[in-house]
Amino acid sequence: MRKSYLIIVSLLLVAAMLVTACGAASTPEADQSSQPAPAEQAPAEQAPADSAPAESAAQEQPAGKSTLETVKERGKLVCGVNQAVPGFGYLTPEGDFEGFDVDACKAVAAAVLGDANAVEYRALTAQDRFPALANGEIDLLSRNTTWTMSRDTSLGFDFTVITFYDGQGMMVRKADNIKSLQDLEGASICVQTGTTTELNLADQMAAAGVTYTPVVFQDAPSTVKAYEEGQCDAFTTDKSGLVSQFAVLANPDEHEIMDVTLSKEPLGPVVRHGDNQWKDIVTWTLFSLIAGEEWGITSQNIDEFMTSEEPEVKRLLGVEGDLGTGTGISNDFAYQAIKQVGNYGEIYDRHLAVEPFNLARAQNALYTDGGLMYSPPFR
Ligand SMILES: N[C@@H](CCC(=O)N[C@@H](CS)C(=O)NCC(=O)O)C(=O)O
Repeated sequence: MRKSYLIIVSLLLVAAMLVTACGAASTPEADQSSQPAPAEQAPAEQAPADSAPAESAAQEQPAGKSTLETVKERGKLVCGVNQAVPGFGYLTPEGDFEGFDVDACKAVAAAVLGDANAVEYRALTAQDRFPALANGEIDLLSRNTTWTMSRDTSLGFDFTVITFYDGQGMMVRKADNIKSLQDLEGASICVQTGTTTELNLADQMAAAGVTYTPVVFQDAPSTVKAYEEGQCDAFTTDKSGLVSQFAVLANPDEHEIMDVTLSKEPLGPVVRHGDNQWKDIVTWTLFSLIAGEEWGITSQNIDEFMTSEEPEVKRLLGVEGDLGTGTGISNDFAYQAIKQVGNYGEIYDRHLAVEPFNLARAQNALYTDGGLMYSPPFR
């Protein structure tokens, strides 16, 4: 069952690769330096599907085994993350992965294995991430990934919870006095391949009737470097990514993020389609972090809540009921996740509400504070 599913996914990925025209600049072998891919190329939203190494399917997840069984047997969660987006997914000079998306991996490891540190990280570019998930190289993808219909359906994935509501933005040099998309007429724009960013850019510029030249790169450092070196007039990605990349600019004061939003970018962790138990586990672990914030349960005060009289708190923390064991994990999964990693607000504050990002909660506030963060009931 599992094997046939993987074969079908692999075939679909190969088929998608054949029918898309995004090959040349998008192969993993392509130069990863700041040499741009040919600019006249068609934008490649289909890039996620390309270069899937179908022959290596399921190398690390034996056929017939569920993801939960695999993770438990291995004693580690293999999590695909970013290494180049400070605040979200970043590999520190000391060799540690940290960030908002990295903490989602830790929360799942705490919930499933009782240990937030039982994670093996795989740094993935935009382009590498989907083949890695499809192939079973990773159990979970937590890397600023936008939920789109084709990724959810034809690419064979399942999105769990939207952990960060975002939108695409544009960075420009202050000195250029670019205020609207129309001001970008004739501009060259640095963009990363294998992203929603590339296609949104094409859609929005076409709608605005603006002619531009995309200059396409394989990863964030190359894209930012090219922009800083003056190869492009603008740099576009998710606004969270733009805020994050400000942290690595040599002269941040010379740049600004335009007051335009080109798209909706609902970001969140992703799993393979077809393993509902694993999807449930990841989904409800993430919801438990949001519910933790709703109830005011933090990593610091959670033990006091173990004697709470609130029925939902009892069920959430596994004091009563069998919500955890009912999904194949321990009843204290939410307790472990919140205790070891923190509730949603703690995670957000730790990584994003700090210098140099100072990202306001905005849409990512709890629904009770005017935002969109909302956990379904723990019942
Ligand atoms: N959310 C968009 C864009 C995600 C994305 O890959 N953004 C870039 C630009 S910030 C990135 O994370 N690059 C890091 C890298 O691959 O080096 C998507 O899912 O396609």
